[in-house]
Amino acid sequence: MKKLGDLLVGKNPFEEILMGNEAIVRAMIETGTKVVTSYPGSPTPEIATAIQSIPDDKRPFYFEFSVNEKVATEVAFGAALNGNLSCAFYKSVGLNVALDTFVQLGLMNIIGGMVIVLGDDPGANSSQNEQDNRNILKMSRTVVFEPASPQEAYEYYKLAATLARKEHTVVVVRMTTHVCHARQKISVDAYTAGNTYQTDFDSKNGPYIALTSMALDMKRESIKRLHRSGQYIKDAGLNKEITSNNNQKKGIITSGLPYRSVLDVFEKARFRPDILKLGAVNPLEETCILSFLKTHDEVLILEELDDILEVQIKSLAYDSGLKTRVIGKTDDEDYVGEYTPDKAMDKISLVWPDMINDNAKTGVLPIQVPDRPAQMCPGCGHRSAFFAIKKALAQEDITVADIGCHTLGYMPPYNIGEILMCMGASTGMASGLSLFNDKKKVVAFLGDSTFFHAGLPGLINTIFNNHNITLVIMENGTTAMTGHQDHAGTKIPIKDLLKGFGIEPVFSCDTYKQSELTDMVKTAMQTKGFSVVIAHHPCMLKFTRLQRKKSGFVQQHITINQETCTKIHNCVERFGCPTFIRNPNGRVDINLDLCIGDGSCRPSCPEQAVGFDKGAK
Ligand SMILES: Cc1ncc(C[n+]2csc(CCOP(=O)(O)OP(=O)(O)O)c2C)c(N)n1
Repeated sequence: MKKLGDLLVGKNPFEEILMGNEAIVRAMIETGTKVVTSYPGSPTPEIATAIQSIPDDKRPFYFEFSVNEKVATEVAFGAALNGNLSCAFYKSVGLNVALDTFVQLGLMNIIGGMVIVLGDDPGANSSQNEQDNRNILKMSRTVVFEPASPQEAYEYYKLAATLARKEHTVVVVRMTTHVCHARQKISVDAYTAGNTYQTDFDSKNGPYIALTSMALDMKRESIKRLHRSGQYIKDAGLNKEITSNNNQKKGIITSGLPYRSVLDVFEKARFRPDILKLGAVNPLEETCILSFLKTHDEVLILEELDDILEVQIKSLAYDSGLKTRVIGKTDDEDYVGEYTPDKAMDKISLVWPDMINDNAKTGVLPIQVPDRPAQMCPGCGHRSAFFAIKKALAQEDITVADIGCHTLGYMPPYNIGEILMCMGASTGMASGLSLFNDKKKVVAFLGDSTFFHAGLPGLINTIFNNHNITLVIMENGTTAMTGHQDHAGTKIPIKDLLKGFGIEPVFSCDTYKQSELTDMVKTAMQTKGFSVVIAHHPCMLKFTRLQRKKSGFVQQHITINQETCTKIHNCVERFGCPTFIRNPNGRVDINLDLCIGDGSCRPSCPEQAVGFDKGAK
């Protein structure tokens, strides 16, 4: 098979197994998308990986990781005002960060057209919540396409781009985790390169200033645009009825991943209801929904998370005086988690108990996999930092976490980080916790990518108001948790910035120098007012991957000197590297598959029984 990057830019049609996220990149290329921006976040980072697999000289568009989702949206919007088709992609909660900008997009005449690929995360597989962004997208009158497979991700992006250019608007392609990550043999079309798009900004294309009464006129126009988009959705056949010849006048309206689950459920079922699969979930195509309602006695709305379709469809049925029984959510649990085949099965069996026979039920049993609690990697500088900082903290001190690999400090054995909200929130929360609080010192943690993403306003607020907190910046030189994307800190040193803000001194320590770090944090915590410690060490997962590619690389390991080991298990219990194996007889061994031989664990042993192996350099 060709390398992914070469495959994606190939001019001829091809069939290949691609991930949903990769299929999107092919669609970007075919549609002549010129500017692509992102801030990393699951489930969408593989879009960036696929983009980066294309050699620079062959990539037909500009790509950047922006400092956060709001800026990513603004850059893509600006580029589209010049006439370029642009795209921004990010995760579910990324929309919250982008929101102030995002809600204005619908008012604007986006001359080049804009597509936003949004990775929603039902099931909160990799997010701090499972918000249903269809709420926000409906509120902002945004057109939303919802693919149910990688093939559809590819096709819907192309349709979204066409509509975005036609209506000079933004169209959201709402993916969910398993559509992003599923792999499918997809067939793609040929394309010819080159675009003839206009590339000059012209304010006459506006208005672009939505103030006072202008905002209302622009809103009126956005409503008209949404109606016209509804016609496009109809003409493009995005919503499809899949009929069965033994439907018993029962039907299901669904979309996205739940549609795939419905197909699984009925694979071996006795009866199969008709299905109306919605490819566009905003605006709803009323004519096809009404005709579906009219031809069925009972219609089940099977949708993940909130009852967005249900409420609209029930109101449509009511307004049209229909007697069709429309069944939606019946239980609080219906609002929670992914509609995997087993969940869809439960719901359908509850509503129509006779429809599914026992044979069918066995077909969709969930696969049982063992739980794998999240943990920091062997050699992680954050572990070293927590091990050292724990010694500087008093029992009553309050520790505030932020989002990133270092969030895992909340777990045993460190138990550092008692509150977590969202990216960049730690400093502001810590400031609040410090008010009317003379007894408990508040220590906040913040990752280096997050520092630039959303951490700066909270930090500047703390300086401005001189709150009495200590902030520990966990600097590992990368956006680690989402897969090692570069961030602004790789060009703009955080330490210099902090000095520029007037913070003096800026404490800074390599986290592997544990006793130095403990002392430094103690000193910082004794400072009245705001103090900052930069706890730095490169991300060792990234570092070791690079090292292993070098010729002549020899993997170093840690060994336990069984003669001096007194089996007090500090290495296992206090340091907590997954490399250590505690045997039932108390003996500690090293898992050589995991150990990277960095030695950051060595200070955890007062007997110096943890050492390097003989091959160590
Ligand atoms: C608004 C928002 N955007 C993106 C994410 C996804 N995300 C989770 S952790 C993380 C990485 C943070 O990187 P950094 O602050 O450097 O911490 P590290 O993981 O490197 O320790 C990102 C981008 C998110 N949770 N919220």
